Amino acid sequence: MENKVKELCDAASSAINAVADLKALDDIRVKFLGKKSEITTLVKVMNELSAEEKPRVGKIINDARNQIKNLIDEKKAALKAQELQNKLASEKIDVTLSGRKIYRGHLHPLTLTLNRVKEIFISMGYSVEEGPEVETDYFNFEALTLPKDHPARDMQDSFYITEEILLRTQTSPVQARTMQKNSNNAPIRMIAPGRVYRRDDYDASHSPMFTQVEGLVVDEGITFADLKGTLDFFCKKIFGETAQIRLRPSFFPFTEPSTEVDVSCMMCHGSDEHCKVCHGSGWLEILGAGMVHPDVLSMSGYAPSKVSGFAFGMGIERIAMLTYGIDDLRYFFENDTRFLHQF
Ligand code: 2NM
Repeated sequence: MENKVKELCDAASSAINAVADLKALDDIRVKFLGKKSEITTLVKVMNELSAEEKPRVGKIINDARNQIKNLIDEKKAALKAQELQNKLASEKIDVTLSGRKIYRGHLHPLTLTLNRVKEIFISMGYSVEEGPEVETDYFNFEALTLPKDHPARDMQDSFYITEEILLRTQTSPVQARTMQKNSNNAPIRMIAPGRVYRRDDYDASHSPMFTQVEGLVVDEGITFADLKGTLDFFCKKIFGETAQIRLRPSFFPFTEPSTEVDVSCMMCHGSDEHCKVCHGSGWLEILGAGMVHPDVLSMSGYAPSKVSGFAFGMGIERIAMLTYGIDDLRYFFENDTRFLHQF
């Protein structure tokens, strides 16, 4: 009997030593101390022993049971401690690591550029006028002396909604609306910024939607010299005081004479034949302008015998590309935060 108990104790002890998790340890407890365990069987056998033997054998069995139970409890505590250590190690965080940068929102590069353009004209006393992007054929074309059969309408293919309604192809309808709102040849000094729409390709330098700023000045005695001086001042403010302008003859249906305005290249000043911005020419085309055609004035209630005016138009995307050194227009419209974060 004693040998049998000792064997059981040894077997239990080595099983407990070898165990690696709490579930397996519980299986061992059931095997060595449970209702169907050998120790329980030995207790039943004890009933057959004599009255003198019972206490002695009973003590041996009890001691063995306590010994196994203690071993299990110790092992259980060790396994639980180990489990906690593993958990602490695997869930450890390094509080000294620097945090992830949170970017604050900011204005879009086109808005920043448009704001600068607006500020320059506001400083010269211009008002900022706005009008609808969904415009009538009348204000977009007819009021600017382009009747339905006029060949110049092909210059820009338009997005028509109905026969008479379209997405504006320029912001000049805002100038026509302003002239018609006024009376008695009231002087005008205005810019009209906003989105315009044309059936164009979408590539590095074209987009069916872009942002334009057009300007109009009407008063007694306005001359081409006023136009030149204004645009020279504007270019120096937006591109820097060393900027120069150059005028080339051109054609627009609502101005006569008309001119294309180039600004000197602020990247290479014409000195680099491989310049990415001006391609070695030294000049960048940035504006169209001209003296408002007398018919455009009279169409909207102004008397060309009393007043004259100049007008101009520019694309904000192009100005932003030149000032920030961006070589693809599409960046402005695709809202990739890796691009936008840089401004
Ligand atoms: C340009 C070029 C030349 C222009 C003309 C007018 C209006 F309505 F007064 F006649 N607004 N804008 C104009 C003239 C626009 O953009 C390249």
